Amino acid sequence: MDCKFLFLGFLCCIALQFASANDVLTSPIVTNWGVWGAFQHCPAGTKVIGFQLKTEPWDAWDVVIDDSCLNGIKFYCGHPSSSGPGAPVDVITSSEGNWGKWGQIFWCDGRGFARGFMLRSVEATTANVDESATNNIRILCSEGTQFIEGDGERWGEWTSPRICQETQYICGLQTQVEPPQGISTDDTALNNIRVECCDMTKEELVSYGIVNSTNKLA
Ligand SMILES: [Ca+2]
Ligand SMILES: [Ca+2]
Repeated sequence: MDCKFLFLGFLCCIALQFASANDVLTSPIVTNWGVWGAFQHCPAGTKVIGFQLKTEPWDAWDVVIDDSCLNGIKFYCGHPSSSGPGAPVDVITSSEGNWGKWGQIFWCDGRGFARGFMLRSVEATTANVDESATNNIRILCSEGTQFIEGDGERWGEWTSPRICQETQYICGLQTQVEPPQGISTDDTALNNIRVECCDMTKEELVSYGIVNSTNKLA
């Protein structure tokens, strides 16, 4: 075969790879304990429209209890429509910690979908204390400018937001969770997350008023 065609094929392959790679946003690393679970992805074309947190509540009165606060996150994937988020078609979670219970489900308003997040995280201290790492999460939806705050715990500081491009939506989740450390060692459970940002189709961009029909940013 002609070398020129081989070379063109190679370039084509590279271009395709870049075209299909979605953006990934990682939370600011405040603590870095644990291992990253598997990246889970919403079914093709569906968007994250709601979220739910698994939290071990802080127990201030029992000094023996080792608290871990945020343990897991569920993202609900679906097709937002003018009549609201509708029924989710799938739920993604990645890894989760062993403690706590699932709280309320929070939904984006109207036709909204998730496009950004911020974590509330406790810095590591050198004292021998009960660390809890990430405590809570806020999700930014495409409808409205306010982050929706989850029902996690209240310790630590809100870190800077991570937001997909205006033409994208959140479509995947990966969590970093510290495995159980045993009875005599401190546990923190969930430490960090990554989200995947998928590109909207041209039709969706027009329908959400992000570009006009001549393909220009509105
Ligand atoms: Ca422990
Ligand atoms: Ca702890």
